[in-house]
Amino acid sequence: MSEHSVVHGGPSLPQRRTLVTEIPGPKSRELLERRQRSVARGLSHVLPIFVSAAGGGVLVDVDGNSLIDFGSGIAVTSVGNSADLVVDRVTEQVAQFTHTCFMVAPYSGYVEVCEQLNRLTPGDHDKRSALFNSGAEAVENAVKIARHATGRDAVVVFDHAYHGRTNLTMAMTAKVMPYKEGFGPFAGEVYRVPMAYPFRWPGGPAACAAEALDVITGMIHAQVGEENVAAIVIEPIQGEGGFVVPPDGFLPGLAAFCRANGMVFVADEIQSGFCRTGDWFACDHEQVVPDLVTTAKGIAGGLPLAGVTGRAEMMDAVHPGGLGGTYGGNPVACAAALGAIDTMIKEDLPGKARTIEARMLPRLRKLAEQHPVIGDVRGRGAMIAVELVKPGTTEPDAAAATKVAKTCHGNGMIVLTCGTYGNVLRFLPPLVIGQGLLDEGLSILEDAFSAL
Ligand code: PLZ
Repeated sequence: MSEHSVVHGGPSLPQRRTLVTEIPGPKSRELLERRQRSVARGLSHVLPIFVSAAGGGVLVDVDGNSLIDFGSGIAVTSVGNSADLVVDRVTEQVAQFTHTCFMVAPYSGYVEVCEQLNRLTPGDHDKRSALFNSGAEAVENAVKIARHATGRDAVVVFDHAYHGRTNLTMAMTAKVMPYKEGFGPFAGEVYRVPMAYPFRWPGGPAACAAEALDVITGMIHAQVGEENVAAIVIEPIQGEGGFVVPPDGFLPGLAAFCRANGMVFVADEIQSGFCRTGDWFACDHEQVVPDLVTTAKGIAGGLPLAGVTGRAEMMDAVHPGGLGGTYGGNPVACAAALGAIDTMIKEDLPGKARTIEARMLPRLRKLAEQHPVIGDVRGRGAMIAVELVKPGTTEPDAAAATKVAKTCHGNGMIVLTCGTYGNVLRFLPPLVIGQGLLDEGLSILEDAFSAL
């Protein structure tokens, strides 16, 4: 790539991995130095490269290296970066008007996104939606709505949960480092119960669903009181906490418990939603119908947008003016969402996610047979992970996860870690990634395990 060639992002970017410098190259290193002098230390980054363009399944850096993307900006660019329909809609909207504030003078894009959310989220009951800027803000608002609708205070969350970095959502997030350390005191009336985590359940995976439900409902009864619980909030597949997939039967059991006790069942589908797991929403897998659903990330192809969608009578329990925000449902972000959702429908992205799963899981299972450091292979659709442990035990091996990730980065592939113990490698390719790149990414990963 010549110094002067202009690289345009989007799906027309050459879909190949090319390393023309070491990682990071000289231009990235120069920017890293500037970053160190200008950006607060509290912001970290996974890769030491600076991006100049991205599209399909690759990300191009300022030195001209093209990397395979197995991260999608943490499950955001499911339709690919700068997807055609997103760019078209956003370009059109940005030239019409950029902001009026929906609470001042409304516009149709906001209404259309709400109509799509009401149609696409699980359940065919009457629904309403409200739009916000970030996942954390959506979770906060779901709690506000649940409290208003029930007249109760308590919120029940899970071990390994991640719900955001604002004060209430920090309280709801399980992991202290790096998310909560030194940032307290935290919001009250948040109660934590064990997660149905098959790989780590003491009684084993087969007993996990029933035993977890027993423990959880017992704890709520003894420590909180059913009549005090406004909402149970759960990620149907946990994200930051380690891609924990609860066993079949667990989510339906939890939803039934909520229904029987007048609690609002909130599914945080911020990471798992919008085709990521091979269904439109992870709850669809077992036909679980949440009362409220929070969405963000994949909804708008990379622009900041989030939503709360739920039963009309719960959503409408809040008085006029009780919900809002200056930028929530910004017209440009709404245009992006409409373009992204159109892409998901036209290109059958749930189907694409299932194809990715079918391609990845067998190779990862084979890899696990060769490398006993892989204790568990799990996930659905294009939300797949391997958990690394000291062979033959469940003792986490975070150092191995970090080492494999670093090797992949150096070889031109973006891969992220996660998990309470930092020992999970997670794979979140854009759903539009080509088969060649997907296979090449898996080969890079296999080589990284061989080099451990
Ligand atoms: N709920 C399930 O995954 C965001 C966090 C990255 P925001 N996950 C990525 C980081 O380290 O900050 C997330 C999520 C689930 C809520 C959120 C919060 O979404 O858009 O980051 O606020």
